[in-house]
Amino acid sequence: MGASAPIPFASRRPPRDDDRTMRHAHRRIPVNAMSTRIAVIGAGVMGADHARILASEVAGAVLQVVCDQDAERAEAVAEATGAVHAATDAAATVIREDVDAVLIASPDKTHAALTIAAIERGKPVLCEKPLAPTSAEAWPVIEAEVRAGRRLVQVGFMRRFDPPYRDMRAAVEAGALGRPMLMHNVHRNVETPFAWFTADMAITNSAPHEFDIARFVLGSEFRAMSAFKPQRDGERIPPVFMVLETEAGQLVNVEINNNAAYGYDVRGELVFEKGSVLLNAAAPTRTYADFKSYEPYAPDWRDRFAEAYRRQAMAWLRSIETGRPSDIAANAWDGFCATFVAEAGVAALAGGGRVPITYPAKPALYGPA
Ligand code: ISE
Repeated sequence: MGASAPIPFASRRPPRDDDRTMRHAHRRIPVNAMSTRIAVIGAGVMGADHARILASEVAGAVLQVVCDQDAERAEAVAEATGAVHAATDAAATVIREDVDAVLIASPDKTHAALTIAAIERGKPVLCEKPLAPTSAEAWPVIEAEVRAGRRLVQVGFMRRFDPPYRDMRAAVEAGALGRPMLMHNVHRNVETPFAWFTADMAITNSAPHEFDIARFVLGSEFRAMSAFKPQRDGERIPPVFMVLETEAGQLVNVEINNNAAYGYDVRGELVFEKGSVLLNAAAPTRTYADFKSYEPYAPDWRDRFAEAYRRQAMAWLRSIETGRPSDIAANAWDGFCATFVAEAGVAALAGGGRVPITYPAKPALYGPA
């Protein structure tokens, strides 16, 4: 006998109050606090983790709907997180009357259209990176926000909320170490999720985190990009190595190694004129045994950046309650820039040599040019 069939959505009776209380019984946050009813679109690895965070760690969040085109997956995550409803139609979920805000963690190619649908209904959005797979697909999101006349979009570059990166940015703002000159970034995954993951995808899928955090920490824009890759045996892609130049004369290098094998390992160091700040993401434990000692590595980003995801979600809820966008979170312009820079990286890797980066004019909605 296969897995029990999901409850047909048409026959799902609306939850009674006691159901809601019951299904939220495990929550540490009283449902009757000032609440924002949130739909999570996409119940895969990221969507399920976002749903868990919203349901159990963020005051003011009510997980109203978990939506996924796979009905069983939607139902399973809704059940596991105590969501009020499960659904399968993303576009219909965005416009539901009982949804105040939307977190988009569906496949990348759906991000822009769902974000625009939310903007057009005045609903705040937290869109997982990337805002869109290409800058041409991301630009209509910028246009939609400009038409709306207010910033409703937060993009999921959660490292901005990671305490060590916040310390790096604070060191830049303090100025005590002089000018930041170089930023070294290492981003290693255990292995590519599938054998046909390409070097270009390393740049467009993983590297945008480095592009965004460097912009955030340095407060500088990029003006050129160079990209290289070494030889690797076998069918798995080799690392990609990029060197970016900023308009402030700084250099940022990025190693993306999606097949590092040993663990999920993100490193960074910001080098100033009078010192440096190293990302010292200490492992939770060190084990001493068998005449050796060792520290564990996380298998993927969810554990390493758990605090950052939590803080990101909290900042999003605060921005919704206050109506003031977070001054830390990435906005739609930042999301556009990350994709735009990734496209320069793909062009550079294709043999474009040093590729200039010239952004389009930044709309006033996103601050001074
Ligand atoms: C993934 O989408 C992420 O956001 C992770 O932070 C990153 O390490 C991984 O390479 C991406 O695929």
